[in-house]
Amino acid sequence: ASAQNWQKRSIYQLVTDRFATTDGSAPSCDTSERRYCNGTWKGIINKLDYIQRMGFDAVWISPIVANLEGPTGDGEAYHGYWTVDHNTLNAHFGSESDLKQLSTALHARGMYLMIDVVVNHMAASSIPPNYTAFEPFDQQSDFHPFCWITDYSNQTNVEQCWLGDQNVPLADMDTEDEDIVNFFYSWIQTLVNSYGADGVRIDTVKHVRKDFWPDFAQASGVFSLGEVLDGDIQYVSQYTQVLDSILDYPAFYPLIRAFTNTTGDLSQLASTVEAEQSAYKHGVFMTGAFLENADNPRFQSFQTDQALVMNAMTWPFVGDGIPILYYGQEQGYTGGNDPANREALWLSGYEENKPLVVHVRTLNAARKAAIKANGQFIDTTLKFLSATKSSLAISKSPMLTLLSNGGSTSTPSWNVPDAGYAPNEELIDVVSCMVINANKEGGVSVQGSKGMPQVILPVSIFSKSFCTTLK
Ligand code: ABC
Ligand code: CA
Repeated sequence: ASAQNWQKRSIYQLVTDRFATTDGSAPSCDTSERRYCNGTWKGIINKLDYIQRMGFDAVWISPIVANLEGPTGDGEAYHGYWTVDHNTLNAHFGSESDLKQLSTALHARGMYLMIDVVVNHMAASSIPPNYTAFEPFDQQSDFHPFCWITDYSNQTNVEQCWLGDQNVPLADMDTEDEDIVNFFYSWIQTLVNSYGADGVRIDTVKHVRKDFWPDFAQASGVFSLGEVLDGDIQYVSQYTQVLDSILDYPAFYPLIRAFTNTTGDLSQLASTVEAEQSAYKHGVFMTGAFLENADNPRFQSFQTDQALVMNAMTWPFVGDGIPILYYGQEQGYTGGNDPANREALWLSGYEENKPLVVHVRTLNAARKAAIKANGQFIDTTLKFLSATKSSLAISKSPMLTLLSNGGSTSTPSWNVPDAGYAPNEELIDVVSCMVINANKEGGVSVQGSKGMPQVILPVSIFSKSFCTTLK
């Protein structure tokens, strides 16, 4: 599927090993042990109702190819990022046929599959690596000479030295070598075709020279979402020229800061987004918008006030980017740094009536209603109608989002004269299902309850009765 197709989607990101087991059992899973916990592709198939009922229409699964086996000083390769064989699947997650069945099952529901791919490195358990254990690159000359990445301000060091540590050095592929480059271009084409992937999430993008990427993305034939783990807009913007899109890390950091404390600054989030809108090739459109992922502590490891959580969770769904929800956020998981943030979802019982699950379902429904009502919604540039330290009014017609960071003991209020609705138009806050009216100039003046966010749409596209069925 193309970037345009993906722009209307909403992505559920999961760690295959931690999402669901084949037989639906719920084995114990101590994240600190960093071992395989038995989640599989078949397990995902059996839980697609759970994902789809929240309103997601795309699933991003963790990497699929064969990894380093056995325990290391950094645990086992349950996350999938430690490739040793590009041409074989990771048997812990199932068979070729299982993965194809997952793809078919998603497509039968009109959902997309995004696979996570790693070309930057292969994983070893010693320095120098035992190169003969790698497939198909089994020569030292297939890799950059060993050196650790030590200087993130030196791009050659970032691209040609190694990630990882003494326990699991990540041998850095010689992506300047023509044979290796050609292998990866044909590899990605075959992988996408074999498993019917609709998009690729590309790992460690900033660690490979930029001009490797356009032909790689082209060879994949599908939407490419790159991981450039960096908070700097100018730095990240370069990669918006070589891939369809990037994960929105530059907005992630101010987003966390804005809602982690009642003293956070929402206007910094707004100014970051405005800077991105002018710096990136497609503005913020198509970027992957997220609050959590497998590499960062969960939001609730910092802050558990549910009003702040609800506000922060709202952000990825109401902006210009593609919303991404990291599995477990909807169940209120609180894990801190890797590996604590990779909890087994089966331990939650996949409960669907919890407030955060309801919130996610509501946010997806609101976005879908806006897309349906306004053919231009997806290409309408978000505007901040007001931005202060403690509150935001965000317009993306016909949606008006009101956020604040006063927490659950606060009573926020917003006065938005230029909201752009029709005079006296009947509106609804989809979070509370309360009906309100625009004033005679089409503006909105409301008081929030208990620090909760408001996501406002015209009643004509989101009825009160529909709203209540979501709760
Ligand atoms: C393992 C253990 C961990 C242990 C770690 C040392 O080793 O599990 O407990 O702490 C995989 C696994 C991990 C595993 C690693 C290493 O492999 O998932 O569990 O950690 O063996 C991607 C994936 C990630 C994956 C890999 C490796 C890469 O998303 O899940 O990890 O295939 C760098 C890379 C980035 C990579 C990340 C893990 O490391 O660039 O692609 N993620 C700075 C640098 C970043 C750097 C980051 C973290 O630190 O600039 O390049 O990411 O080291 C902002 C700044 C940023 C700054 C951040 C921290 O602050 O603007 O520049 O990032 O303000
Ligand atoms: Ca590299």
